This record gives sequence, C-alpha cells and structure tokens, in this order.
Amino acid sequence: MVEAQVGPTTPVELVESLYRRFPERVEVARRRLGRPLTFTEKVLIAHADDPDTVGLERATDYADYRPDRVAMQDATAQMALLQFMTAGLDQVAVPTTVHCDHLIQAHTGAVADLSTALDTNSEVYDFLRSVSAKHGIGFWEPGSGIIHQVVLEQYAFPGGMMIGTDSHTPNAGGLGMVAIGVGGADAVDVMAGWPFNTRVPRVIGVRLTGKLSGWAAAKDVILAVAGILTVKGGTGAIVEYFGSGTSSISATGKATICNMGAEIGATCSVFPYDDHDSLYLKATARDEIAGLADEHAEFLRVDPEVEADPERYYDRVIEIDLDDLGPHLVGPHTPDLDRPLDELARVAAEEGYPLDISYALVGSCTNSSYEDIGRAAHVARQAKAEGLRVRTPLLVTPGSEQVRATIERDGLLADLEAIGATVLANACGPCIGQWQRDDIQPGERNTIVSSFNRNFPRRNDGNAETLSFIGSPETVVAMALTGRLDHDFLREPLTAPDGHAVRLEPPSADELPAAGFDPGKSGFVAPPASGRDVSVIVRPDSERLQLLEPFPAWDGRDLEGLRVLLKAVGKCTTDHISPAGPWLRYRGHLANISGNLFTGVNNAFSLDEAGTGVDVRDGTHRPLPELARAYKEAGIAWVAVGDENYGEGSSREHAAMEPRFMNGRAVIARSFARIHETNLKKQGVLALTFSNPDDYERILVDDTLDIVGLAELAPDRPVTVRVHHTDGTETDVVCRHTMSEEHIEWFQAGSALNVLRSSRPT
Ligand code: MIC
Ligand code: SF4
Repeated sequence: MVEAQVGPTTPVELVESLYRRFPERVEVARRRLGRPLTFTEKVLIAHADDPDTVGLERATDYADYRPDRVAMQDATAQMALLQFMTAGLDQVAVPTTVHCDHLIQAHTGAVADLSTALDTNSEVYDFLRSVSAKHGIGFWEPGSGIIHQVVLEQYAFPGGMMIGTDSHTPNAGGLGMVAIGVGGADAVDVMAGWPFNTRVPRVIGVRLTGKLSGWAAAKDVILAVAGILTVKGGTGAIVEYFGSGTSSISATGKATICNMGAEIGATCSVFPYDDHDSLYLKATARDEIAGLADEHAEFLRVDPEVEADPERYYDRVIEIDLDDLGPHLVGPHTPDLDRPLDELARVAAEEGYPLDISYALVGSCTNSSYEDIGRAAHVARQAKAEGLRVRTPLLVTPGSEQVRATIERDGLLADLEAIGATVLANACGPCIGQWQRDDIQPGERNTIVSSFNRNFPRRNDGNAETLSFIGSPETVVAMALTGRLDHDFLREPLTAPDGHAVRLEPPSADELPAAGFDPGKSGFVAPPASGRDVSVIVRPDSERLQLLEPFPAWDGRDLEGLRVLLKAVGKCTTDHISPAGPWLRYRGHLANISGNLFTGVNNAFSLDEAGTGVDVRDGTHRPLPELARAYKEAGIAWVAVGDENYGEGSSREHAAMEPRFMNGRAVIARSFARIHETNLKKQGVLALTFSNPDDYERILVDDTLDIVGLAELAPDRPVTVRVHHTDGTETDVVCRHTMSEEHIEWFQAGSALNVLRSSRPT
C-alpha cells in the first residue's frame, strides 16, 4: 500500500512523480485512440490504473483511475468515515483530508458563531479529529475555511486528479485538476486502496473568445453556460474550457466557473494551465509546483489539433464570446433560469416576484476568493464615497482563513462593513441553510440575492417561499445598495441620501494580494505517524453519531409486492430528498437523519403538502418519513418514482442510504443525476430508468410492483417492472439501468461496502 503523505499542502514529490508519467501515458492514449487528445483525456490516462487496458470509449466503458488525493467535508465525512471504519484498515491509502466547514451556523457574526459551533458540534468534531488521527488523515479545524477554497489554496495542482465527498469538488478545475464530486462510498474505496471506478466521461468543449471586462465576472460565464446546458446538460461529461478567452480569467475566477459546473450535472470542469495559475501557485507558496507545471505545460492543455478543429474531437462545442457578456442572474428555484440583468427587471414584474430584496449574501465556496471580495469591496468603496449604505442587509462569508486574514489586512472587509455588511465565519453558513434568520415568518414570500451556486427551494433558510437569485459578488453588492430586484444599476443611477444621482463604475480589483497572502491562524492538524493508540469514541446513546450495521444481502429472489411510497413531480434534488439546514446535525446518525426523508418532495399522490404521501393501507395522508418508517416496521418494501434528473445537486449519500435504511429497494426515474445514481447503486438500491419516459404516468398510487428476472441481472440488459393495478390489470414496464458487473455484485451483497468488507486483506 502507498504510504499516504498528508501535510498542509501537496508535496512536490507527488507532483513530480505524476508529471514524469505524463509523456509516456499521453503517447499510449494517442496511439490507442489514433488521434490527438483533449486536456481531460491526458489527465485521465495519466491516472489510469492500467493505461494499456483502461477503457477509453466515452460514455460507454467503465474505467479504473488512481486519484492523487481525497478530500471530505464534515457533513459528508461522518458517514464516509463510519463506513471506512468498518473496513478494518489502519491507514488510508492515499493522501486524505477532512475539512470542518458545513456545521457552523450563521447568526450574529464570525467570532460568536464559530464559538457556538465549537460548542454545539464538539462531539462530531471530536469524532472527526480522532478518526482522522487514527487513520492518517489530515484534519482542518472549524474556521479554517470552506473545503474547496482550502483545497485550491493548498492542494490542487495542474494535471492532478482528486475526488471529494462534495459536489463542488470540481472547483479545483480552475487550477487544471480533474476533481470529481462523489458520495462517501466512492471515497471509501479509494481510501481503502481501491481504484476509483467511473464511466469514461464525454467531453464537452466550451470555447471562450474575447475578454472579461467591466461588470462581467467569471460567475457570469458559468451562469450563461448553465442557461445553455441546463441542469442536466452536463450529465456524464467533463466540461473542458479552451480558446483565447480562458487567459483573461484569474485562477480563482476559473475555479468559480468549474465549481458551478456541478449545477449543470457535469462530472467536473477543467481549464488549461496558464500564467494565472502559475501566479496563483506562487502566491500560495507553491513556487516549485509552478516551476514543474511550466516545464510540463504541453501536457497541461489540449492538443493544438483539437483546438483547431474542436467539433471533431469534443462531443459538443459551445461558444461564448466574453466581450458580449454582462452581469447575469439566475433563479428563482433553479440555477439554470438565466437572465441578463437588464431583462430581470421586466421579468420580475411579469412574474410577480417580490421586488424588495430582503437579504444579500456574498460568499460560498464558489465566490469567496481575494479577487471576489476585492471587486465587491470596490463597489462598496464607491458607495461609501457617495454616502450610500446598503438598503438590504448584506452578509459576507470569506472562503478561507487565509482569504479572511488577507482581506482584513488589506482593508477590504472594512470597506464592506462601512456600507453595513456583517462578516460571518469562514464557512458554508447560509449557503447550506445554516442560517438563523430572524427577519421573516415561516412561509413568508420574499426575495434574496446571493453569490452562491444553488438556489433550490428551502435551501438557504428552510422556507420554500424564499425566492433565491444568484449572481456575481459585485452584482450582489450593487443590488444590496439598490435593494430592488427591478433596479438595473447598469442603466439607472442610484440615489444618494442628499438626492444626487450615483452611477457605479465597473468593479476592478487585484487578482492576488500585492502584499502576498496572510495565512492567518493555521487550522491544519497533521495525523500522528501511527494511529494505533488513538481511540475513536461513538457513544451508544449519541443522537449525532451511530455505528453502521451492514445492509442485508439480496436473498436471490425477485422483489415482489413493492409499494409506491411516492412519485416525485418535477425537480427532486437531494435537498428535497434529504434536506440540510437543521438536519446537518444528524449526518453521522443514519436512524435519526432518516427522519427527514423526502420531506421536500412534491409527491404526485399528495400534492397539497410537500413531503407527504398516502398510506395505501387506509388512504390517510402522512408525512413521508413517518410513512416510510411505518412501512418498514410492517415489513413492507417500497419504491420511489422520480421525474427528470432525480437526485440533482449534492453528493450527500444520505439521500441514498435513508431510503435503503427505510426499506426502499428501488428508485425508478425518468433520469438520474450522476452522483446520486452511483450513491444508490453503492447502497444496494436499484436505480432504474423508464425505457419509455411516459411510463412514469402509468404508476398509480395504490399499485404494487414486482421487479422480476433479477437472477439474470446483467449489464445493459433491461429489467422488467410488473405493475399490478387495483382494478386487477397489470402492465409490464421496461426499465434500463447502468449497472456494470461490479455494480451488480454490490446489489447482490447488499451494498458496495459489504463487498469491500468481504474482500479486505486479513
Ligand atoms: C451542498 O452544497 O449541497 C453541500 C452541502 O455542500 C453538499 C454536500 C452535503 O450535502 O453535505 C454537496 O454539494 O455535495
Ligand atoms: Fe458549502 Fe455551499 Fe459550497 Fe456546498 S455549495 S460546499 S454548502 S459553500
């Protein structure tokens, strides 16, 4: 087993040994494919478990890769590490880190909120700290920053490959890393020394021409791409940016674009290595890595033949001229509802959106870099000079301790505070519903704007009536100054307190701090050389942590007499299936967190109230978690039926483990989001899609379903679902799946973890 090297940054030897492999590996791929390569393909072949045999056919083959590292955040690491603990291994096989960022609730401000979090989450932090120490994992303390910013600052490097238990792991693509968001079970495989197995992605090329300027920010690029590709357009694909326009964007700006590629369902996104990356690596004390990347630059970008004739080599090509780009906003309720700012005023009036903005929020892993805050602060300085203050309360979350300390030193935080902003802890906070909002009543319709990446209903404050719009940090600050959704600040001036008209100049800011980064208080805790003496405590009566029991193996028989717990209508994200916010508390306790199962879902059988369903035994409408538990207790197995892109959004595997725990055996959907589909398969739940999407309509509230022919389950072989209606008729519905031989084994064993456990070295 490889000795894992875990420090506060990526060791240069790791990068060196990877780069040494590139020339030969790239030649192998060129020879095997008989054509030039995209940048994505170079990185993938460099990480193939076996370059001579690895599957290369996009969208068809499954392939084994060896990522350079694993990163986990506190909300998903708990379940991942509870699973890893059952594998009975000493040390993780690849460098791995845990980052404490999701569990800090925003309420009054950074200092008080962090101290409350340390108190209320101490049991979980102690668990994560000790389990990390035991298994050789690096631990980033609460307050050190949001996982993706910390990874970008410390660990990401051009041409590398990593996986992370968070859907925005692709953020590291801004530095040219293939960084893929996965569920905890995938991370467990890699930490246990197994390869990361995934289907070879398609490659979508986005050609950027022109240059970002004026109010147009990196965020506007991805908002425009989201509008084009929609929330499912990137499924199964890596989005590769190329063309002259890429070099007008800073490394952190490119990270913003890659981060939000999660919102179009992309496996990840990547930018080629360039001078901005080199500057960023140097500014974050990684000069040697920058030097190595310069030496190997030809491997860290697309082959010139591909760039010259992209249609021939990419599965799809999208063109964006940055010269034409202005500020955009997306929303409400979905990140692909994209509009240029100048259309929003009209649309807002037409759609009847509340026009007063109740809150403005800057930050999140996607937009909290030095440059982001600098541009936001430039807008704030202009406002202050004119005597303006925000009309809407403005909250700012720095992305990392390093960014916070630096923007404080450079006066940027003071600029924002001077117009009325409140600075929160370096954490996810309101982005994931960790927001104690005191200004509205539950159910009150209101509008918020943020620089975050997700805007699903209930996401930020638990209120389905909050309409959330997303834009760049500078746009959000400008909107906080106008206080109105229908005020196009580019065209209409603002009014200063003395009545004079104020026009905001386009923001400008340094890409990197001229005086270098101030690292602030380091939050890294290295693991001891041996974890033998470290004990990990999970109290049997804990309400936050629970050791896992293996799910039972398949009994070899067809699944018969299944009930339909629900049929989701429209969007059913992981935030609908297993909401976060207050429920983050139970992320390490499967039985307790299952109390939130499906609470946000709009169920076709019980549309009056989200999160409810019909108990077919007596026709009553009940909350879905209660109903699922009642079925489980009565020994009734069930299926959930989903619409398009079921499981969109996050990587949280709780959304797959909870149904399994509550006796759900299959999810049958029109289509799935990638990470969630894998999570279901990993946990032994059948993930089936209707061959004919219209068959969705045939499933009725009181049907019973048999899933037949399971003994013959095989890759690419359709599965029959026999639907028995109460009028005595029955229909066979043909379903497809994406299970490989290995995935079928997971189903048979009860879960992927059961397979891992049974094959662990003794
Ligand atoms: C999110 O943005 O939804 C989260 C919270 O970061 C999730 C992970 C989780 O649910 O813990 C994600 O994006 O994967
Ligand atoms: Fe945290 Fe929000 Fe980023 Fe998820 S999207 S990692 S919750 S900041």
